[in-house]
Amino acid sequence: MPQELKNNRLIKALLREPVDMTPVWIMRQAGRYLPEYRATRKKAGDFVTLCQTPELACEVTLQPLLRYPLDAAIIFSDILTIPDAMGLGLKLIESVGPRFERSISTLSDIKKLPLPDPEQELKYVMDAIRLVRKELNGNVPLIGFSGSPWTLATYMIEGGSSKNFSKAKKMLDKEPDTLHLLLQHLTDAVVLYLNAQINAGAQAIMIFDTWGGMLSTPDYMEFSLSYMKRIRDYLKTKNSENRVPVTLFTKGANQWIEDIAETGCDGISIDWNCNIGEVRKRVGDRVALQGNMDPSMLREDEEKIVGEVRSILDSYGHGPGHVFNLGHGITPDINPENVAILVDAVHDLSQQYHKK
Ligand code: 1CP
Repeated sequence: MPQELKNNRLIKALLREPVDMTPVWIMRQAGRYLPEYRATRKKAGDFVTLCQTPELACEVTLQPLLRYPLDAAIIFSDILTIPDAMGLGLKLIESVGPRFERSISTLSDIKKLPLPDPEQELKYVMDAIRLVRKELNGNVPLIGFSGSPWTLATYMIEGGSSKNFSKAKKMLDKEPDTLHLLLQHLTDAVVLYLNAQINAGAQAIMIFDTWGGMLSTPDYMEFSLSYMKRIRDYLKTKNSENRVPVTLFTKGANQWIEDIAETGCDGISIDWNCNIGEVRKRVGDRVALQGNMDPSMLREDEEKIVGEVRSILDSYGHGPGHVFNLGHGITPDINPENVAILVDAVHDLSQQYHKK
């Protein structure tokens, strides 16, 4: 039975339809800056168990929505669920970050990688989505997500987080065909995974290409963007209720925004190293834009935060097609009260840009 969304601002804005005010959500809105998140994570014992227990993943997904009038929920999970489901063994090590027990270095490693069945190895994500949709009861849309093939490949080749991506870049330079095989395999896995998320109830999709900006322009086109386009082409972007808009985020991609728009995505998430009004002029009415406040602005006082919100709204200007967000994830040191200031400021100050 199709369910009408009570607050449909996010979907409308991504489809560039008129809204009464600019929708807002925060990248990593469920996370360590919230004391209630830290409490649930403690209850879970560790991060991977938190992700893999649908009741707890549902609980932390909803936590930021209980505090703030956000216009969307994003399923609590991680981009590294896919490599974990391929057997790499994900662990989150305190103050180090995510690590894999096994990494990928040869063609034979890649050939051995299974293609996870989203309703088997990743069923816990689908169950969490079904649970969150039930709990949300149509209040706001639920965003599903995945990492991009290139960003997932960097973690799989490096064995975890990296500063300079030396192993991944070495494979790109010395064995591009091997890397292409891994990227194609990841593309197949991401398409299955995101389509399963849509079937389970995700109402918008976001693809995080956090490390695409580490590539040169020709390498970005060949090793990252082309695979995101393939994913976009194979997503069934309609669920039982609505169009399911797809948003791409490559951090550090400001010189490539026109190329990203060419993929046919609905929205592009942009970081804070660009002026959103100028980016809007470059893409015209082809796509919606999401962003782009510097996450470190949330360390400032109320006056500065509100001033920055005003300046971003003003830069984007009148009319639909803007989803307010940070240019990257919120950090653990942020005072939760400052998020309330941000969300209220977006809703209050944006109404003047949406009058008929
Ligand atoms: O409790 C903890 O200490 C864990 C910290 C944490 C959290 C809260 C990790 C480990 N992942 C998450 C959740 C998460 N990851 C979400 C939740 C939904 C939300 O509320 O927004 C999302 C969307 C992600 C996506 C993700 N994970 C990305 C892409 C987006 C981005 O921020 O760039 C990446 C690169 C990851 C890998 C990852 N997982 C965790 C960390 C600390 C990292 C980054 C490590 C690195 O810098 O390489």
